[in-house]
Amino acid sequence: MERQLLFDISHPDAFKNSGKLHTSLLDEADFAMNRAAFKEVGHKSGMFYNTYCNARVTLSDGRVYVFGGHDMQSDNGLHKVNIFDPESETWVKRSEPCTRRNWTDDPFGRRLFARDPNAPFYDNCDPRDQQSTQPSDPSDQKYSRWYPSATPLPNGSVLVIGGFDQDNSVGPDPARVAKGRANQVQNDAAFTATRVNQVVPEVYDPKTDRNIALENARMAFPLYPQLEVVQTGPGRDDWKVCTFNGEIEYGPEAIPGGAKFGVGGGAPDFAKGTTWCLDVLGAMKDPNRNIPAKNHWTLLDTAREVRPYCCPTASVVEIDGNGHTVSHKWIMISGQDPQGRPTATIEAIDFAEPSPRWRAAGQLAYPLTTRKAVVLPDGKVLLGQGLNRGLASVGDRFLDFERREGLRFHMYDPATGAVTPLARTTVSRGLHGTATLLPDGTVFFAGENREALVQANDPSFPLMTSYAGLLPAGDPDQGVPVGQVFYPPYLFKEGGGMVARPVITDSPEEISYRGNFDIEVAGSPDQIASVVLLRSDHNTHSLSAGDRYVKLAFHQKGDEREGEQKGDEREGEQKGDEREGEQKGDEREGELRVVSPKVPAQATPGIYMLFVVDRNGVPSMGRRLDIKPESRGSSVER
Ligand SMILES: [Cu+2]
Repeated sequence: MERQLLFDISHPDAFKNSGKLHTSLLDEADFAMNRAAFKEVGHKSGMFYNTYCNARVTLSDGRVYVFGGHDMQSDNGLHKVNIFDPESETWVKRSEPCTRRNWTDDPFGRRLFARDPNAPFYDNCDPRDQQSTQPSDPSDQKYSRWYPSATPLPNGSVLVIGGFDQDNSVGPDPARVAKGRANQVQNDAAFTATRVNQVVPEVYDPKTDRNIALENARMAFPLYPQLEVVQTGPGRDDWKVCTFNGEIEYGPEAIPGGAKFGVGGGAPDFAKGTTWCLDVLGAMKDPNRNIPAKNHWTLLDTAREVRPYCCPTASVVEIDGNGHTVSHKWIMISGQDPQGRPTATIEAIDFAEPSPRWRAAGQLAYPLTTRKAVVLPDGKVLLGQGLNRGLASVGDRFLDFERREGLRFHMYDPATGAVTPLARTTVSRGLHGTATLLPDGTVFFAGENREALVQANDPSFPLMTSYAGLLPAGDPDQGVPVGQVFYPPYLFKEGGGMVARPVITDSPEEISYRGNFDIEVAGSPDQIASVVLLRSDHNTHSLSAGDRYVKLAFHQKGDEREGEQKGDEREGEQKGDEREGEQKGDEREGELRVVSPKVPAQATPGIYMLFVVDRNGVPSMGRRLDIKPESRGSSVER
C-alpha cells in the first residue's frame, strides 16, 4: 500500500516493447519486459504510509515533499508530510504505525489468532484509532488531507490547501466483512457522511520541517484545486498565490476547519470560476493568525466556467531584459457546464496586466475532461488524452471511440489560441494519468486506473466487438498500465526523419535571482530564437501546480544591440562593467548572455530545465539548471 516506484527511463529495458500497439493485446510477458527498469522504493526505503492521491512538490534541495494521502484504507486523510530524497533513494524517517509493524512481523496474523482466534486486533493497536495508523510526528500537518493541492512558494516554503477528511471515530461499517461474505454491497455510508472539506491552508517550511496553519485565511476548495504563484509588485515579497473555484461563503463548519461545502458532489457544489488570491506572507505575519477568519484573500476575477477536479492548467511567463514580467498567462483548459458536463472552453488570465481578467483563449476540438497539459520548450501546450464518454456520436464508430477516449493528441498555441490535431495513441488515460516533459523535449505519459484502459465499446479490439453492449463497462482484466513517450512535431523534419537540433555546449548548473548568466551554443547564435526555463513538477488528476514555462531575455555577447533585449542599458549591474571588454571581441563565439529572473515569484526556487529554441521552433536538449533560493531572510525589502 505504501508502494512507490522509481522508473529509470535510461535503463536499457525501459522502453523495450514487442511492437504491439494496443493495450488490449498486451499480456504479462509484455509487462515483464520493462520490469528491470522499475525499483520499489516505498516501504523498503522507509515509507510507512499510503500516499495515494497526495500533493507533491519538488524543492530546490532536490527532495520530493509529499503532503497527505489516504488513511485507514478509506477516504480518511493523512496528516503526514513524507519526504523522498532521490539521491539516497530513501524517505525521511517518520513514526512507523503499529498496524504496519504488526503486519510486517506477522503478515497472516498467525500469532494473533493462535492466542485468540477471535482477536479483533493486536494489543494497544486498534486500527480505528488514528494513533495506530498515523502516530503523531512534529512534522505533521494540523489538518489531515486527501486530494490537497500544494505549490512551491517564492520563499522556499510550500503552500498546502484543500483536501478532504472523514471522522475516523465513526469508522468503517463494522458489518463490512459479514456483508462481504454474504455477497452484499459493502459501503461506509455513515463514515462517508462525515466527510469534510479542509478550509485552513497550511504553510510547510522545509528548513524546520514544520507546518503553520493559517486559521485566519479560510476558504473552501474542491478536490485538487488549481493554484499559481503570482508576482504582485516589484519587491521580492510582493507575491500571492492565486487559486480557482474557491468558495468563501461555504457556510458553517461541521467541525473546526472542516466544511461540508460541495463535499462528495453534495449541494451546494462549487459553481463559480472564482480566482481568489492569498497573501500568504500577510496571513503568516498576522498576529491573529490562530483566530478563525477568512482574511488575506482577494477576489481577482471570476472565469466564465467552473473547473472543479477536472481541468488542466498551463503557466507561461515571459520576462524582459529589465527583469519585468511582460506576461504571465495562466491558462485553463476545458471546463464544466452547469450540469457538470465537460466543455471545450479554454480561458486565460494574464496576471501581468494592470487588471487581470479571464478571457476566452481558444477552443478544444471537442469537449474533454482531465486532459494532460504540458508546456513545451517552444511555449506551446501539448494536450494528451482526457475523457468524455458521453460525447455525442459523429456517426463513425472508430472516430467516436477516439474522441470519447481522448486518444487524439492536440497542440494548443497560447499565442494564437489555435488547437491543432496531432498523432493518436491507443492508450486511454483519465484522472489518474500523468505527463512529464523529459529533458530531451519528449513527453512521458503514464498511469491511469487499470480498468479504464480498455473499454467495452473499443472498436479496435476485435474480440470485444462481438461482445460490445453485453459488457457493462471496461474489461478490468485486459488493461495493463503502459507508459508512452510522445515525440512532439518539433523533433521531425517535414518530409520525415529527425530534425537537427540546436546544442547548448555550456551552461551554469545554478543561478541566482537578478543579474545575468552566460550560456554557449554550438554554431551561429543567430539561430537562437528563445531561451527558456521549464519547471516540471507533479502532474496528477490534470493538476500541475508548480509547472512553469519562463521565457528569458537574452542577447549575443558582444552585440548589445541585437537579440530579444532592447533598451536595457543598465543591465550590467551585477556583472560590473564587462561590456567594454566584450566589444573588444574577446568573447567566445556562440555565447549568449541571458537575463535571470529578477524575483522568486517569476520562477520559484527549484530545479529547472534550460532549453534554447531555434528560429524553426526546434528545442535543444534540456540542461539542468537550479535556481537557488534567496539566502537573505524573508524580510520585506525592495
Ligand atoms: Cu485520485
